[in-house]
Amino acid sequence: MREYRGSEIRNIAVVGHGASGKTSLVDALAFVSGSSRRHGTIGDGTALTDSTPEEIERGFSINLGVAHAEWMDTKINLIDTPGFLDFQGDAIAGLAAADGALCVIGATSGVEVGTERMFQEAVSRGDPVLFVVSMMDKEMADFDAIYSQIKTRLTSKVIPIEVPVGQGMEFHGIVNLFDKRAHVYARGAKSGAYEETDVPPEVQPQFDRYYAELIETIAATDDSLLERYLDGNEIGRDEAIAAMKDAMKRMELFPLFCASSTLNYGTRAVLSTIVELMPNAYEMEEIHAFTGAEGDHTVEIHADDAAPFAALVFKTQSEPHVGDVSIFRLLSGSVANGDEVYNATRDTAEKLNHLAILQGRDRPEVPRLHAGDIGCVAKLRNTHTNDTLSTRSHPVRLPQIRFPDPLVEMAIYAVNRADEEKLQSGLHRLHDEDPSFSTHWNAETHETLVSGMGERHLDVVLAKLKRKFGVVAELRRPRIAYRETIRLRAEGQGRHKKQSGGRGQFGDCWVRIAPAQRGDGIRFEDRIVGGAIPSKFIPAVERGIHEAAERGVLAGFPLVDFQVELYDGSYHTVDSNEMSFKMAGILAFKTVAPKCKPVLLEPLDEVEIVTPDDSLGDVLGDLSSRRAQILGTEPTNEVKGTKVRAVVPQSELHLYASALQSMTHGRARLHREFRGYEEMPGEAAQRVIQETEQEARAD
Ligand SMILES: Nc1nc2c(ncn2[C@@H]2O[C@H](COP(=O)(O)OP(=O)(O)O)[C@@H](O)[C@H]2O)c(=O)[nH]1
Ligand SMILES: [Mg+2]
Repeated sequence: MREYRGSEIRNIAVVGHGASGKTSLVDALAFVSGSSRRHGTIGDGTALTDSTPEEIERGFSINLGVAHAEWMDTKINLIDTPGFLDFQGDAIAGLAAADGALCVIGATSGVEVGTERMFQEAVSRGDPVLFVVSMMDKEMADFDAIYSQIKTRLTSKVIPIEVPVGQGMEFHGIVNLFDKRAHVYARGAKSGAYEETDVPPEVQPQFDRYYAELIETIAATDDSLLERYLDGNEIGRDEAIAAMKDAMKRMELFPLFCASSTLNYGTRAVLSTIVELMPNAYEMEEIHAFTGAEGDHTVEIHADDAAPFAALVFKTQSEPHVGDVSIFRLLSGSVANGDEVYNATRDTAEKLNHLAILQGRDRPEVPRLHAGDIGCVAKLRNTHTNDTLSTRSHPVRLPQIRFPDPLVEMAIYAVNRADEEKLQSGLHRLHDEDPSFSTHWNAETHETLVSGMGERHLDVVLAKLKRKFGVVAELRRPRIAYRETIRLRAEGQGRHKKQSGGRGQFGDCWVRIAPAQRGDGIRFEDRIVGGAIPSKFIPAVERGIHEAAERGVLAGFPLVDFQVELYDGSYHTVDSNEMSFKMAGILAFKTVAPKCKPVLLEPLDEVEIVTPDDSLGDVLGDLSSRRAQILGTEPTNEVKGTKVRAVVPQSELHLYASALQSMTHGRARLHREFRGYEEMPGEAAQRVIQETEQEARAD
């Protein structure tokens, strides 16, 4: 392949709902351009960008994948992204690496949750978006219906550039409104070859209607065009395309195309459109990056071959036998095979051996890449997703991709205990590969937790652990970090005495235990007068009380938020030592705390939910069944819905994100944050106490 400069490069993220036809379209585009030799399919596991075993087995994309198509002297980098919200981390990374989005909508499935989510994401990044109605060959395909759905559900600024000739089984051609010509495909041939004809009479009425709409819409985006149009002048093709491109950049217009990837109809036109209407890599806006590993000064980064090299790693994929493959976008400068570069994020030098571009799983090597392009290298020493590669002489850190907060959390256990270490290192590698997945150790419940975007996301983590790291692991419902506290004050004695034979042990103390404020922990006061306990033994008493409190009195959870007064005691000149007084502290706590009306505390989260109004009743009803305390509701523009704030016990929130998505058909947003501890109501507390007793007996 020849070298391409930024002006000859388009970086396009292909986004949309799951199963809308993105991966098939990327494959068809690469094939029809001649850049990929084979027309792959999802069915037989040969699609270019669905190449991992997890993807082939499940039949949908999990990782972003990169392919390219050389077309009209241009290199189009196509970033195929996963559609399911569980894997939206990669879709967001794909958008971050691209300059424009191709939003795919299935001709029979229409606008779906993932379509809305990804369209909003692209628009919020300021990326031009081009819609493609895919699968036009499918029975019941309805172009006009999809057009009006986009209008009502996504944007009123959508405008068709193409009209299909026939639909479903009858789909055999496409009229282009700019060219006023039809491409008519030979039935049965899947090469993408077509015959160019005049507008067929059966689509003439539709053509006239859409053509008028198109020209009027384009004219309206530019005053001088509008004036000429109103004066009755014809607007030429090139003019119209230039105005359209500008309007797309301002997000004032979103063109609509149609295609069938299976039949390879319409794919050439999509390629040409990407070249003509999408911004080239030099057109990207300048980026502000931080200087150096530590520096907080910013420098402007331009897509300029002459500027110092800077690239953002937007994806790391670990592959068996190969190791980690880092996929990056060059934002400025150029880079050659074998160059020594510098990872300013981690302060490590890296060498770019076997510099390559991507065609799905294939990674053909290239001698050099220019600003704006996308490339990859394997086996970097210490480089992860979101790191910046630059140079020692001009070290910079580029703005990082903001991955969504994880929504579901589970505990993870290695089925074979001997695999514990492999499990931990595997989990960390998977996080480096996919920052929307994370893992941490909960010291209070003694569990390793994993969190991700959904249950499907965590299932894939299990599959990857097994395949890549040879660890069979299982997910469990995480333990809740309950605590205990007390409601009353009481006092009593702890006396430890062992004085038979040899050197004895003696410690004796009197304590008062009383409730404290929530969040106070344990407050210890020394009220000993007259040396009833020598001061050197007093810290030992305190340690004993802490140790005993850690084990609780009701159900073995740490007892917190109380104060202890140590007010009396006695000692023995020979037999007393620290150990004896620690024991006395433990005994004192065990005697007194049960008399203080111990209760269970449970952790609560504050949740913020944005839900469409038609699901509000269900959401509130469900919250009340989860013992939620509603803090407030207010209307919001986001998804034309209501924002609900509530405080909900963590024990009631297990997999809540999934439940919420199914209640709202995937249209809600959720944010949750730890709020604090509160006393648990009697009945619920009794259940927890019984459960822990049963568990203890089972162990
Ligand atoms: N009939 C027909 N089926 C298609 C077409 N494109 C994709 N499909 C099928 O639709 C399903 C989802 O396609 P896929 O490319 O995986 O969608 P993605 O999840 O958006 O990447 C697969 O079974 C494809 O074979 C098309 O143009 N025509
Ligand atoms: Mg896919």
